[in-house]
Amino acid sequence: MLIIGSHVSPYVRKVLVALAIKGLIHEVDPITPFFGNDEFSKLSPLRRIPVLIDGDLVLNDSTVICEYLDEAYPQPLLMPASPADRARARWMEEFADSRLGDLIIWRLFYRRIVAPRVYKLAPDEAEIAKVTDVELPAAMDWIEERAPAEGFLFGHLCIADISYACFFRNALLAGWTIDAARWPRTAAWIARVEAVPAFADTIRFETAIVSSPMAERREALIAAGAKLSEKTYGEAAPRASIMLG
Ligand SMILES: N[C@@H](CCC(=O)N[C@@H](CS)C(=O)NCC(=O)O)C(=O)O
Repeated sequence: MLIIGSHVSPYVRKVLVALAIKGLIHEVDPITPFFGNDEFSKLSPLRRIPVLIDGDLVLNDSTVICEYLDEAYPQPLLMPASPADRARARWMEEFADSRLGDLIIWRLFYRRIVAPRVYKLAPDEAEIAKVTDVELPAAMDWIEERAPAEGFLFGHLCIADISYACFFRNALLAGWTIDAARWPRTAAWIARVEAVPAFADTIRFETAIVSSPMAERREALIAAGAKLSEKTYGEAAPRASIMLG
């Protein structure tokens, strides 16, 4: 199996953690989506990561990919057992992927980390402050009401737990951390998810990426133990996002 996409993307990380928990051997082509080549555009029509290639099957979207993995390789299951809990888990995951995606990825991480490095754009601190001081805290209040007091959302670890922890890694990389005094249940729950070995193992790849210049990232990832594909769908110059316009 091949996963196209950088380990730092929360959507890619979700898939990589699922693969690791299921013990599925895979390689990664760790590209930042903006650097995808024409072949990448064919595989990923929205030019987004992750993409999973499993034989002749090409899948887009982390939720679609994780549901495929759970059905094709059910040991251990990463969705709850009952239809009602499965539906609840999908909604929790959707809230993270959409709302935390919008706040943490597009309006915080993209502005503070991606745009300055990839497009040489200065971050708009006033816009960032709206996210960190107003909108993200409102989302955190919603999450805090639903965070489990112990264990995970639906008993055993599921994709929704993993999804939340992935977004908070990107928040941390962009300088925002969960205030444990204000959102104690969420802070403790996310710490439990991060401590799961398959999740904790991803941190060294994140460190390798954020601490090396673009040209040295492959070597840094290999040195950290990542299994990378020889073929890459990346190219040297970035293109504009078709999703951000
Ligand atoms: N719903 C998608 C979202 C994937 C996504 O937005 N990935 C980001 C990277 S974190 C991306 O590829 N962005 C490039 C762009 O939108 O131009 C999923 O769950 O996979």
